[in-house]
Amino acid sequence: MKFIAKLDAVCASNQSLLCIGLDPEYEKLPRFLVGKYGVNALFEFNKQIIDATADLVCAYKPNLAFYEALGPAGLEELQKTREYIPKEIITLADAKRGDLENTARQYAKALFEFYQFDSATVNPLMGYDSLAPYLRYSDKLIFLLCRTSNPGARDFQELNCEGKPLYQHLAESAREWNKDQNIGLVVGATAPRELGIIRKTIGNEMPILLPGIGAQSGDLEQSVKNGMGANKARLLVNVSRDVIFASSEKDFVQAARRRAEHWRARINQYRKNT
Ligand code: OMP
Repeated sequence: MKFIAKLDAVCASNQSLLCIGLDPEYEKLPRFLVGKYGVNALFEFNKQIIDATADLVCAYKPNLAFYEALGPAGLEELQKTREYIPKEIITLADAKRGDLENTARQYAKALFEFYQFDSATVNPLMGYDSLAPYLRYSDKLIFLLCRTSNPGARDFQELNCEGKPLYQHLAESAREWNKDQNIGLVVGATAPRELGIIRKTIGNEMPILLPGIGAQSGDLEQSVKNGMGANKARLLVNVSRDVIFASSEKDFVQAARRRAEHWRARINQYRKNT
């Protein structure tokens, strides 16, 4: 199934644009879980979060850093996590890869064939040839970093190049390259004005991954308003720490569900009112 069809189906069935970031920083995991499972607490933690929230989300986004940091044992936790995510929910590998063609081919193979993710984040700085290996997978999708949520996004992404900011050039190229509907963009909720410009540039079809809600204090209302595309959707609102670390006690699962319910409801309220 094409990525876009799967995304639309799960957004409709769960009435949700919420993507939960599975960023299980080892040091922040509930102590009782680490005591019982050791490194395997990563999967155990994710499994319980997934069980508690799978009806509230459109996607799960594991950021590979939190798994790679633990070496081969961490990668096993990543694999188990990917395999545990229910098949109707979008899986997004936050890998921010970016390299030349023959290397990119191996990254794409690892993410799409070995781990079997539906999508991945990719850094487009090296240009079209560095993206081509991912685009050959016409059922998958890559989210290109466009205007990121961090303060340093201004260092390069907002530089004026031939009368337009760099992020706008990127959005225009992404639209041009999107022949198979397998490109999306990453735009931070900390930049709702830029998000509006980017959505106008790419049109309503292309999905946008929107991180920066919760711990990074992005503006949810403006972002939903400016970022939504077709069917008041095509926007994946990522929240990681604010959901998964809502509590580090025995009630962490219930606390995560409450936060996920809160975000889904707020997103839907802004969708409705726009
Ligand atoms: P929280 O700030 O805890 O919600 O986590 C945000 C997640 O989104 C992390 O995994 C980040 O690496 C990721 N992210 C950003 O925060 N900002 C960006 O501009 C892009 C990403 C991303 O590509 O997902």
